[in-house]
Amino acid sequence: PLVLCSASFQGDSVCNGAHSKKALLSDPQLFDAQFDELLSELTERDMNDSGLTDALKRLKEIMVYNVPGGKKNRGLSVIGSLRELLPPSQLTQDSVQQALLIGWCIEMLQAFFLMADDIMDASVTRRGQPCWYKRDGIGLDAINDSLLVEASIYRLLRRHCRNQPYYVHLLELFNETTFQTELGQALDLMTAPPGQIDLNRFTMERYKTIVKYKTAFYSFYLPVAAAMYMAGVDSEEEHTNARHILLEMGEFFQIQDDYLDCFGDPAVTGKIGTDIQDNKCSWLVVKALEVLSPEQRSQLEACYGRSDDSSVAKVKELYNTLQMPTLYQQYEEESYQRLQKLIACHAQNLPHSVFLNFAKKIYKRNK
Ligand code: GPP
Ligand code: MG
Ligand code: MG
Ligand code: MG
Repeated sequence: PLVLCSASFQGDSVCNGAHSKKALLSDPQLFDAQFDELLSELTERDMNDSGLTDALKRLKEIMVYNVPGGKKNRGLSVIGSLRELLPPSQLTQDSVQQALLIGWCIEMLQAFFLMADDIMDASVTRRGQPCWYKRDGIGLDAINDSLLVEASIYRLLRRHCRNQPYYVHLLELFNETTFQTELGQALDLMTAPPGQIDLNRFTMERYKTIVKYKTAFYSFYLPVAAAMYMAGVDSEEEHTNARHILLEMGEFFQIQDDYLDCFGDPAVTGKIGTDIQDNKCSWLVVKALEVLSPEQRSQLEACYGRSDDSSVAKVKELYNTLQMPTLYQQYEEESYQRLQKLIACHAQNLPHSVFLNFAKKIYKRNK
């Protein structure tokens, strides 16, 4: 049996109420505990056609393999933001459960994207295990598997939130965010045509558009906007303010992702980078193009977007010669300062902690 902590309690530790022998659980613990519940709901309880047994067993395997293994920053920030937006007295047990569920729906949206993205990017590992499509006997069937995860989101939302005043906002938000992410993915892919190396394509302007759409909307605006709608904060002005700050954070987050693709430790990030091989418009290549000499540009031209190890090693060597790690650290510091200012100017009547908590989780990360 799960007992909620007092509404103001947050954090990773367990708090034990003196009045109760049952352990009071933190949000991350409540969140993890809810996963099994929604899994059996999706795959056991509400489908009674016995002919579907095999398909539902498959859905369960897909969910277990692909949904819960990440950092869960996105999912947890729904309840985290809701606690900042509502006074504890207004936060009922039901709304906590709904916020956790919406958090899982965001983790499922992410799993859907990643399963498909790994096929498109020809990636090998994800979250420290083989990418789903790489598993024996899965291959391109992973496309349908990713669609099953996406469709499951709307079954859960309908079941748990259908009667809530924010339900239509939430559906529109998930739909719009999915569309935005898919547009971003389209730009990401078409800016990286296999075998067609053209460094002129890689401009900072193009880069910023790609990352805003492919990452920032779903990773940052979506979880906070969902909590805002739950709390009844639905004015266009407040959403525009929040979006402004959160898209900036999202851009920084994807720049980090690009940096870690090349300079991160796969044992820590759980994934092996493929951006150089995939001819991606990564922050590293865009930034390198701003500082390199004509001779270095020809070197880059000769080895970017190629899959042999020696070409990849040459690109990394060039990045090191150009001191990309130092440039990245400078960028990280500047970005952090800019974000603090943005929060101070644009958060307006939204609690600054909504944004500061999120920022704390992502700056100086190494995974
Ligand atoms: C991150 O790009 C963006 C996504 C995972 C969105 C994918 C969107 C789809 C509509 C499929 P990335 O390829 O840099 O991420 P990673 O480094 O985690 O593979
Ligand atoms: Mg990828
Ligand atoms: Mg990708
Ligand atoms: Mg990446």
